[in-house]
Amino acid sequence: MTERCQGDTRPRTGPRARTAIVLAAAALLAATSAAFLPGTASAGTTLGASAAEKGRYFGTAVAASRLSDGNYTTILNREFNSVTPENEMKIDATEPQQGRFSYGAAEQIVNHARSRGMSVRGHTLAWHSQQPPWMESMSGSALRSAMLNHVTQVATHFRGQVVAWDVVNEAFEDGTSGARRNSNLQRTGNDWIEAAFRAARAADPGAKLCYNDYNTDNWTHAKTQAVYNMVRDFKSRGVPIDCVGFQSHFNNDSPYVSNYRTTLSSFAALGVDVQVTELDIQGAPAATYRSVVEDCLAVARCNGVTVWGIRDSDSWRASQTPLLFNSSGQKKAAYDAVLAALNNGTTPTDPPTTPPTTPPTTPPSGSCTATLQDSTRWGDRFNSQVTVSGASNWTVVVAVTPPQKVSNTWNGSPTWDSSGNVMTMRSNGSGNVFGFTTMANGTWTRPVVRSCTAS
Ligand code: G2I
Repeated sequence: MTERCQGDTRPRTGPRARTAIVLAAAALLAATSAAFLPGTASAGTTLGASAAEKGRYFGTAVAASRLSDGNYTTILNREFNSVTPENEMKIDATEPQQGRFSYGAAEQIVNHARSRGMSVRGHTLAWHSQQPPWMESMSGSALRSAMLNHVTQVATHFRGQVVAWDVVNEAFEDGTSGARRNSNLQRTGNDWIEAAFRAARAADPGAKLCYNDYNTDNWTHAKTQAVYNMVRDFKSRGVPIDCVGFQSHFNNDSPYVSNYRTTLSSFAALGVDVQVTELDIQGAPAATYRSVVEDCLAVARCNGVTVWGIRDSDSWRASQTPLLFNSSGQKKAAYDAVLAALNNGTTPTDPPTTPPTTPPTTPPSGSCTATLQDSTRWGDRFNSQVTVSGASNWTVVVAVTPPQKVSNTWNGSPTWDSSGNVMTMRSNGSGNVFGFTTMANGTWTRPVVRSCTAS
């Protein structure tokens, strides 16, 4: 079955020509469909592509100061489809003087990412650390107002560009107390965290709002349980929280533990997404990296993994060589383990896995042909793959149906129209098959290929 693409103003073809197109499209579909079953021949060759085929992202922390390093950006652009500004969205960077906001370095990262189809995690709106001096010296209701204004201003500024915000970072004590960390923000009143989440929701209703912390990986630890109880309480009272970030800075004093998967799934069972937000592991043991990725893939609501830097030399603790690339930018054994885990990983089966029932569309248009096929479907999103024939330099226009939103792409360079619903994908040297993830937002209509043009 073929469909005429919207916006196709060429003269209609006669019945014989239409039949030829139908047959050609059917042959193409038959020839290609077996190649695109998730986890088989379509297994990705980069972290981002492989994660995207599992409906996840694979991200990294990025420092704006390194974007001029060609070795760094080559790896970034090739491997990752999500970025987190390492320091550039923190309070001291974005509001260095009270009421005077500074977004230059953050925007540099956001623009670099979004122009290449990578999504952005925002880090972080409210934190006891890296406060500018004016905020460090504040207290009481003045500090509360200043914190809420900061959340509102920054989340508003980046509205629509950040898929998930670490609204509040590291608000709990280490050790066995399970208490809140004693900070100037905590001393404004125990409700400061929920107030921050409410302000963030009002400022950017489309962003996922996360609580983010470290040493919350071991399910039996008091800190993990304390955060769990807070999230459960927030969910029961309607405080707008969507996700929990697990920093997962593993080292010899705070190692990966086998109940990590239990931690992720237990939080997910509260009705929030979970994300591995700052992964690094002392010595980068391949088996541990593999376990972390397998644990995320085993939990349907684990959206993705972010490593805290690209090369060992980019790490905040470089001497522990905790990352996936060595200081020369070469792949380490841990890289291979992560890629293998992403490619072999199971696809979540809950909730529905039923593919959409309508047939794929094969609109002939322009000077090439783009065939869209359904791929994996999850409870909240689905993947599509588009195969282009007839051109190696191509431009394909795809439309999704509002309120759907494209959250991830791979093997192409996308731009969007002002509505955010029409994506123009251009070839980027990665071949003739590109893919994307669509957040359904309750609408499961198949995306439509509008045109394919050779350039
Ligand atoms: O400490 C590791 C991470 C723990 N979770 C929250 C993250 O935000 C945190 O990231 C690190 C950055 O990787 C470091 O790059 O946060 C540190 C500060 O808390 C960052 O270090 C700072 C240095 O302390 C500053 O002296 C420096 O000016 O980096 C700044 C920019 O290079």
